[in-house]
Amino acid sequence: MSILDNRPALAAEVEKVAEVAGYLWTKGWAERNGGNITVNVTEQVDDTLRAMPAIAGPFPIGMTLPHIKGCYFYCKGTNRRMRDLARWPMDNGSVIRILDDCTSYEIVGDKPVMPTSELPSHLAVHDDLIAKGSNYRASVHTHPIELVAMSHNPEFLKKDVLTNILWSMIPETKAFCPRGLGIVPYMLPSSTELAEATIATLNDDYDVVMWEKHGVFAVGPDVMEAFDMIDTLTKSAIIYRDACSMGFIPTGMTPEQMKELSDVFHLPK
Ligand code: 2HA
Ligand code: ZN
Repeated sequence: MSILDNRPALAAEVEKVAEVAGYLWTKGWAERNGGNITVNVTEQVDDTLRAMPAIAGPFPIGMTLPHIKGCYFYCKGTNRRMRDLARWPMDNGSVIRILDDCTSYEIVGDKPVMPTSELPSHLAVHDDLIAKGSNYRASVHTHPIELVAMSHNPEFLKKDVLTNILWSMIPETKAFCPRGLGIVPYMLPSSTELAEATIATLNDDYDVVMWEKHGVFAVGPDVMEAFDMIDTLTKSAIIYRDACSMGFIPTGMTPEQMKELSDVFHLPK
């Protein structure tokens, strides 16, 4: 028995997570237990699941998050591998319910798999998304090789330098990642400081942020769209790298070409 049985909408969200987890592994972005995915599945939860008792918990979140009171999340399990989650999402992740005290959660199913070590930062981001009325329901953290490599160049970490390079490699990147890539300076993984800096940078109007020398954190309407933005940015990073490996720095599209693109596609920046 699975809580996904006879709940096709919930099952579809979890299947999308499994599909994306497979892509992360195949692309080489998810070594060992690297990366995390959380999805707010509250809209896919029915009254019978709401009435079901927890199978584990309550556990403290470590912070008070009033806007996600009573919400449900599918979360990758701590120390679990993306490549395993791709095949067995309910053995390597679980659905949790945020309790009315807004400071703790319990596990609803299928198994008592403890959520990701980055749970407080992921939930804090979801809390902020709900607070500002966003329709975004998914967050993805992963370690894309070429983007992380670029974050080792201090010149690229100045505001929007990397964004403009990546946008100018191919028109699709600005069209499909129109807010660009925010930069969060190196901070200890799983730390509260990293969570706070991530939220501040997302609120500075980015959908994807780079954690210097670590990885990226993306939010989107669903897990597939969050993945697509990281994939699009990485495509540009690969074009940049390939041009450099051919012996030249790529010129990039001109400012006039970028402006024309923004005007025609009504892009926000
Ligand atoms: O959970 O990638 O940053 C694994 C990570 C933490
Ligand atoms: Zn990481």
